[in-house]
Amino acid sequence: MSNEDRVNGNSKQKQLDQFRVDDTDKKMTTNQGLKVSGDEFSLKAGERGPTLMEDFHFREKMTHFDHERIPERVVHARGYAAHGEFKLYESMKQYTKAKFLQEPGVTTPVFVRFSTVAGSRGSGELARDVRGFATKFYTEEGNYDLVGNNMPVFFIQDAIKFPDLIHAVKPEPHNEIPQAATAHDTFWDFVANNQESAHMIMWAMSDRAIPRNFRMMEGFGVHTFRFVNETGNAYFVKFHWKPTLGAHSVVWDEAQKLNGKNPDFHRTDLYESIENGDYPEFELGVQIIEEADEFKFDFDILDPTKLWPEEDVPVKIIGKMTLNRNVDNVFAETEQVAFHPGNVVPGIDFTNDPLLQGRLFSYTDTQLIRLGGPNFHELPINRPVCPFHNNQRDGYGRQTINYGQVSYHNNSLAKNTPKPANEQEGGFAHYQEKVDGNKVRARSDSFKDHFSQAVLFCHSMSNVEKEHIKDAFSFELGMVKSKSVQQQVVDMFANVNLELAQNVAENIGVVPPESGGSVITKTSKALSQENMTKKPDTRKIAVLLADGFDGTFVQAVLAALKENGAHPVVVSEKLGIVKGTDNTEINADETFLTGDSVLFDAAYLAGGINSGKKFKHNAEYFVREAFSHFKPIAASQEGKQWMKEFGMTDSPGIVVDEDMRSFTARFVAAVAAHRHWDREVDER
Ligand code: HDD
Repeated sequence: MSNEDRVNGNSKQKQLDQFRVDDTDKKMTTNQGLKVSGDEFSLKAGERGPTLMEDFHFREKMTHFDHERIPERVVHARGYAAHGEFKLYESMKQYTKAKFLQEPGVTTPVFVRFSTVAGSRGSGELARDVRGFATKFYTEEGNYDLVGNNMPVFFIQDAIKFPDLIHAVKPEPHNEIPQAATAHDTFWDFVANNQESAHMIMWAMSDRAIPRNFRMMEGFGVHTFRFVNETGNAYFVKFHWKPTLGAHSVVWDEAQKLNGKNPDFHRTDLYESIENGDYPEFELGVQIIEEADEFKFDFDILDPTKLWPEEDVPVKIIGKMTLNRNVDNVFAETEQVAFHPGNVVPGIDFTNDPLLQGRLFSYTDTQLIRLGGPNFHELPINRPVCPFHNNQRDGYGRQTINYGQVSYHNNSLAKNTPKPANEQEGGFAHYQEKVDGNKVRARSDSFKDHFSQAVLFCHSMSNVEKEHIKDAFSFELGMVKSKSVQQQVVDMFANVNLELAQNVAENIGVVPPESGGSVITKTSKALSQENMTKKPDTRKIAVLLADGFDGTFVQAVLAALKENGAHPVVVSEKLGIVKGTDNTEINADETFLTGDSVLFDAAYLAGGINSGKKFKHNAEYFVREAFSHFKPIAASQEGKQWMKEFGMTDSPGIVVDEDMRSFTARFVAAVAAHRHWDREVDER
């Protein structure tokens, strides 16, 4: 099915079509529609004379150019987005009256923007960072925005600390270093002095902070929201996005190299996957807690530094989102999209989570400066697909032409319209939660346990994930210059895991804490990426080929990889045809210069009888790096001999069988496994 077919009937796409412009084969005009006779030379008084003020074409072109930039997002500046649709599997009528969650099979257009938090718009995408995962559902009752992250908890409990957190994580103000990195003094000083961050820091130091791509990471609404059904009953709800390909990460060394080899690695992956028809899919899950059970947990369910363990509150899968169309213009769509957790529809409401409450102010406020005024809701990407009517008027860039003399309420001249709708007519009625209290600047006692869930997360990791966390702490704190900050942080994390804190302390040369740790032994399988879906689908396999390769064998391997949904990419010394035996000719897509090992999930080293010394040298560099990143490697023919020479045949995830059938089957299984961590254990 083509992109166009898939989105045919998609109400948002139909709306956007009215704004899409194709300039191909058209005459050039000014913005006033006047045809332009020349665009290379300004109007001058004589060929060698000064440019004339009268040159309106020059002035218009230059003025527009001078004003092309808008402020980047204060956080989440680096992002990439796509269109798609959400299809409901199961009615949620019992819990919510939200229309788009009523009828199984109903589809709702969506727009999703993924992002990194700390870096500026041009920063590398493989930073150790949280990833934003913001979804706009264009429902018939108005836009519903689920503005989440790829981690289920947050650094702070109260929005008033957000500016402090962000000031600490951004490049330091006196020298604007480092870009897109948490590995510096102010960030870790913030952590040590705001210990509510402990749980989130464990996530940020884990593999979750360096995802393989946007398609293979989970998403979370983070906060506890409310579902409200037709009869007015409310439920606490948390939202999850589960990628159908599972959640997977790269390793830190790879991430750092990727930022050089292709700083656009994540957006390239998203763009190409959609262009190739490998549409990213995420299932929507909800965790629901009855109102009566609000206080049944050993944590406060309104605390955004806490998750609801999936084993205690199961995730119910209710639908699937498919991203099936790239944007046509990144500025018009991805840059101008304005998300807001306060964009809700009847049936979805807020709780008193103090982080959520503060967010409800910040998002509109930031769009006012970023998008230059109060009419950003009229930008094509932000318009709801249902009509909107009110008495708001004017302001920069207003596009709507509202008829009539009346723009106030109450009125008689327009029969008192537009009129508020009652609940039966679809009017949003805030959930009537009873609140009673003194005005205080305070944190609830129930928010004061900062370590239990950090411990839960730590315990739930596989051994290799724990090693990665230790390495991440050692790297990050190793970059910190203040001994005092380093010491404060290891002392803090002794509360989570004494051994971890001691190891890190030794690695960075501070005093290992002597006591700490926790008596908590609980684990949650759902927290470890090792327990997630593993498939070969869409994996990119580098096929290292030289002239004289075994034509029949290689063709069969490529066919098997493709059959299993993987994407072989031929890497050779030169672009163009590589000649094999049996008159086989295969096109090389990349050279060793453009196709570095970090850009791939796996390698297949075939070589060829005519491989020169240089090919062998490049191939060795390639497979050694892939090996050190725990990637599956298969080898046949010359490749197999070389792997023996390199001493790399007897490790997990290395496939060098003779028999074709078992060779391809084992390689596909090795690719599906993602990484072969046992190699690391062997090495240590
Ligand atoms: Fe935020 C952007 C997610 C806390 C203030 N946030 C932003 C984006 C995402 C999140 C995904 C990018 C949206 C896009 O792609 O355009 N933010 C979160 C999550 C949070 C969170 C999951 C905690 C659970 N944010 C948070 C707080 C505040 C903000 C506590 C302030 C009180 N966030 C903003 C912002 C941004 C933003 C300054 C910058 C650009 C924008 O809003 O549109 O308003």
